[in-house]
Amino acid sequence: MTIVTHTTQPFDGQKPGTSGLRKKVTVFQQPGYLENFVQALFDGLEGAQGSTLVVGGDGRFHNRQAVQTILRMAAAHGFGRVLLGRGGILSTPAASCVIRARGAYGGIVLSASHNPGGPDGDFGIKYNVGNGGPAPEKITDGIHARTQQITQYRISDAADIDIDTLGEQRIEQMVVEVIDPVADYAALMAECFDFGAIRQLFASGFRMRYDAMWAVGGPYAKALIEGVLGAPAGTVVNAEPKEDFGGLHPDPNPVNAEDLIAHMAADDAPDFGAASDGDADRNMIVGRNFPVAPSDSLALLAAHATVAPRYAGGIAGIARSMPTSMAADRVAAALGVPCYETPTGWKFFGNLLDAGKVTLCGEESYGTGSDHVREKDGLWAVLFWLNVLAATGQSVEQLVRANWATYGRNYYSRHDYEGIETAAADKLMAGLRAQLPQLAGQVLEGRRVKQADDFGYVDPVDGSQSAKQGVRILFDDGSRVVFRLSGTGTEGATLRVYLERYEPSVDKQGEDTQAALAPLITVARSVARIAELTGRKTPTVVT
Ligand code: G16
Repeated sequence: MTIVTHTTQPFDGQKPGTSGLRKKVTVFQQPGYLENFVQALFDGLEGAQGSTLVVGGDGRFHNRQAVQTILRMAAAHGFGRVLLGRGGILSTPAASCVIRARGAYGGIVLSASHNPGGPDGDFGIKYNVGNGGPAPEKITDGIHARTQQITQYRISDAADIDIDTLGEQRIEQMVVEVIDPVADYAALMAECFDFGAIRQLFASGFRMRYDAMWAVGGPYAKALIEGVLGAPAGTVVNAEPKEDFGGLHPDPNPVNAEDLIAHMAADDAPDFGAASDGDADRNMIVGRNFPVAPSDSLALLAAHATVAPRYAGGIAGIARSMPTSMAADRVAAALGVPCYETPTGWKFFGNLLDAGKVTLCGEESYGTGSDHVREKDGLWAVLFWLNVLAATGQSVEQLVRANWATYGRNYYSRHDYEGIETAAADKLMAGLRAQLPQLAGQVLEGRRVKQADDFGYVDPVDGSQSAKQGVRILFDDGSRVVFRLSGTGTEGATLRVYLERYEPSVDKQGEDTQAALAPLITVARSVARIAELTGRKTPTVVT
């Protein structure tokens, strides 16, 4: 075995987005593409010599090859040990858990999350720091800068190792320890929740359907829900991780998880439905014929947090991304704890969690989590719901309606316009920004604009600043329309339009969501000139 230095040329566009570098598999398959990025990452790490790195991914196409490359490069960089999930598998929250539980220096997570997989699908790589969370912007900016100047990378010429058998092997001086991808995570979940109460719930005949969407959440959900908690075999479906997610789009929302929605709408529907995404950090919660909006799920878990042993003493605060509905703010106010509003991207929650300022975090994009790890966590959210259902004896719908009655309902929807031309998307956002100074005071579809701005964030812990995080039109009555471009897509641009209206009166909380938001939808389309600039009359995905 020898460490070899290869000369290389920079690739354009190796800039991590909302959550790491995501590109088509074919882009990652170019010789040197992954190597350049990993070298640029390793070059920025100080004091990593001899330390431990966690490596794993969601098992999508190209995962196994990428793992071997990363192991050889980690050995060349002088890491002392790599903890690798068996088969190259670690869900994103499990990777975060292992980094924290084993005191690792950091970790590399291979995933393009909810994006489709397979030879023509997407691949991704993300670096997580020692707190278990996604690297903050100052680190990802540094990686990007170095990818633009890179001239060489170092790699061991060792042969591929066996990544499917538990135990230790060596590459150069580095130990590779293949670990059970589920064990550390399962132990952490047992500390968070009242497993006895959930076991009793299943023993009483409570029925559930967990759709793992042929993705990495399957083995975790099977081990915990069917194995430890005693749900009948077959409760977790589509549980075997596939490299192409069965040709489906592993994104747990009512559009891409339509099979679960259909099961939950049937006459003999189970009591509780849930799904997780490609890397198992997202979750969707569904009651009988009753999908729960992610923002409502965050508010509900916050309101009931003390039923779970980990949160029995109460929560320190809540954080939500700016476009996420303000439902959780009202719960936080009632609990007398702060609610922080951050830019989109889980990395913005890390400092707040580390500083103990917040306990729960959530996003409209089907992400919920807490201070137990530093990623959002799909299965954790499902287990939390099971704990609440077991503790209250109420149905999903009863719980959500009761929360609306107490705190008011935030009607909420996101409209996505996917795959539009980047130039058109940029023009649309520039047009919105240009209008901002004139919007305040205008009356649009009967609502007066109170404030119109481009959201900026100053991290309350380290003072770092993030500008241009989404154009907001805020109305007098608390309604909002928010526009931003997705930072996770790999083709063209995706315009996201977030719509929210607050309704305190129980009598008016039963409207259809899209109908309740219709005037705001009209405002959004006309102010942003969506049809004119993109050629799209309607969104591609509505959640
Ligand atoms: C990632 C981020 C989330 C973000 C989501 C959507 O999730 O971790 O914080 O809300 O993308 O981002 P965007 O609107 O920029 O596409 P995941 O599950 O894809 O890692």
